[in-house]
Amino acid sequence: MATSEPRGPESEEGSNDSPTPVAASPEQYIKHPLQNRWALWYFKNDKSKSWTENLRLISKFDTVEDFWALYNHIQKPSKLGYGCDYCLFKDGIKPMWEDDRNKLGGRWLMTLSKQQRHNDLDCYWMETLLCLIGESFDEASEDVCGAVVNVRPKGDKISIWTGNCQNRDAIMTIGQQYKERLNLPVKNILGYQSHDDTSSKSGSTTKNMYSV
Ligand code: MGP
Repeated sequence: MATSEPRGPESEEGSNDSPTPVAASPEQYIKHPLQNRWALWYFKNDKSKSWTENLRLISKFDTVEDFWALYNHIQKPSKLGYGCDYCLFKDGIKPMWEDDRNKLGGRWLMTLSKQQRHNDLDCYWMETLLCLIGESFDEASEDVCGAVVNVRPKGDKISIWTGNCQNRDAIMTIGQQYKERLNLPVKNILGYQSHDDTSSKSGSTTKNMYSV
């Protein structure tokens, strides 16, 4: 004899095994915001154009996810041609001495040997980017304007630009923490030079205002 048990609504729908929808947690769909919005610039050395014309904005980002999407999409510095640069600057600051927020400032400069292009350049640059977007220098991070990598036949350079070369404490904090972060040997001296001195230099070197 057939039973006459009533059938539940799920049986009516014909399925009992589809998962109950669970609301996604915000962690799963909200990107992780950075403290600042950043702009990545690219400089291509075209001798027929002025220095400023050769500088191009690639893209801006203000989340961790958008940073990695951009970072993974573009060439590493070691793959760039000679004379090219990348610059990562806080949104609103142009990567040039003349910008109001750079003109009283200067840079911590790291000069690499030719061999370091293959061994160190890309990882030093990535670590520099992470120091910037992660605001790694405590309150001194406020003084950071941006960072630049120059790919040059004579040896590549990476620098961190800060806004005021008279802010000794902030500059020293940045220099010391940067050197530790890159795990540079103590004997490897980093120098800080004002943009004023760099832009008006006559010889091949600029005097250091500070060193770590
Ligand atoms: P560079 O690209 O910073 O270093 O400056 P590079 O090529 O290693 O040369 P070196 O002089 O340090 O040995 C090269 C040239 O680009 C400078 O001499 C300027 O003519 C020009 N230049 C560089 N920067 C960062 C600026 C800038 O901020 N503003 C202007 N107007 N010109 C710049």
